[in-house]
Amino acid sequence: MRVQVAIVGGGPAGHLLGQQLYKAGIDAVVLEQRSQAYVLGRIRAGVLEQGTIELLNQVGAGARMHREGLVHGGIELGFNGRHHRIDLHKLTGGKRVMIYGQTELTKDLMDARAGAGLTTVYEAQDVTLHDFDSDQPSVRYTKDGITHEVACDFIAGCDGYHGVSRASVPADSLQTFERIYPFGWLGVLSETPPVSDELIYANHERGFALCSMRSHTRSRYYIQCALEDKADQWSDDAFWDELRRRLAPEVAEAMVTGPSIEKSIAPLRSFVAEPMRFGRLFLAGDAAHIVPPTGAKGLNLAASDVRYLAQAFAEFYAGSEAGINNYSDTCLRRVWKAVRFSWWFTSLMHKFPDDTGFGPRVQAAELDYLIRSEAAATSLAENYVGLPFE
Ligand code: RFL
Ligand code: PHB
Repeated sequence: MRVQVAIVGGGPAGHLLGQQLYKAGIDAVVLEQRSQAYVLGRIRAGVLEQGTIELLNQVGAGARMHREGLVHGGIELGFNGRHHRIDLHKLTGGKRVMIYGQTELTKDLMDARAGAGLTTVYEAQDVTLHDFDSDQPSVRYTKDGITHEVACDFIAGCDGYHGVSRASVPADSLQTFERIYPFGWLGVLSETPPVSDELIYANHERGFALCSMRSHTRSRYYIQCALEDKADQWSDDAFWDELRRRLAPEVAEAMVTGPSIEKSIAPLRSFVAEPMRFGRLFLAGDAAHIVPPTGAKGLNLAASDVRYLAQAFAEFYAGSEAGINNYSDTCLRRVWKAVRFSWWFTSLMHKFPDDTGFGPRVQAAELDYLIRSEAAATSLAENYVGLPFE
């Protein structure tokens, strides 16, 4: 097979890139190592920035999101037994976010891809990348015991943190930056009405809690947990009790609980690999960077990377190499701002096991500053809704 762009990974980054390239008349194949059902079974992000919403509209995959997604103009910060609203809409001159699950977004993109008759190879095993330091790169994979080769002009590495793309780059061509946090998030999905119309991020002496949602009837809640914890050690009752302890009393009382339909633990990590381009290989999304979920930035960064990448490929086929040459620097400027924001918001809202004196007091001072200073609240708001594109 020969295509212009071989996309490794069929998560949100790979699928969003695929749709943009299709709209630009550039042919591509998506190679995904898992089955479609497996990819759609992963419960992950839930908050879309305006730029991500616009991108879905542009590629013609936004209709269901606009019908079913929930538009939010604010978030609540919980601490000291009270909740304070950050008015995102007012503080950012009219911006909002959309609550729409990553699973649904990915499904819409998969449907759009299938509807346009485009090729995705699911369960593509043993993907290997070749000759991306030349202008004739290729990708090989095995499917049903048969090895296939895809010759291409470019490889887009959209295969997440554990993927093969970043791992294929010679170690001395890559610089990595990392921060591991000493806790995880235990997440529960339940078929219960959300406790609040807006998301609640709570700082509590027992640890962080987040009240989120997927719809008016489906809630997504998280609590900070120990890194060693296992999801199946947490009964549903233990989870609900711990969540309620970390919220203001009137919110805890209003909480509707029910059986969990998904329960999992995610570790928290900040990670950036530089640069994001090696010859004809371009990394995008989690393949290049990871942020802790506190700022709801992971999926949105994946979307902004592939927005720049699709534009760069379109420029290349129109005769200019400027876009592909600038891709890494342009992405990394936005990536590092999201890394900074996610690290800051994580540091502000979580209990750090070894810091029982100075840290909590600085957090309390900063939270008090946030609700009293419009400048401080504006900084939170403009980062949360997403910084502008260059
Ligand atoms: P993905 O979604 O990981 O997709 C990569 C795809 O590549 C496939 N793949 C391969 N395919 C072929 N060959 C190989 N060798 C391959 N290796 C991997 C994988 O099967 C997969 O389908 O990366 P992408 O597209 O860059 O999208 C990024 C987002 O998924 C990610 O940033 C967010 O989900 C991060 N994240 C969260 N972000 C939030 O904003 N809020 C959250 O609540 C939130 N929860 C999460 C998360 C990420 C998690 N991970 C990665 C473990 C919870 C978890 C558990
Ligand atoms: C979610 O709904 O899964 C979610 C929302 C906001 C975050 C992280 C996760 O910051």
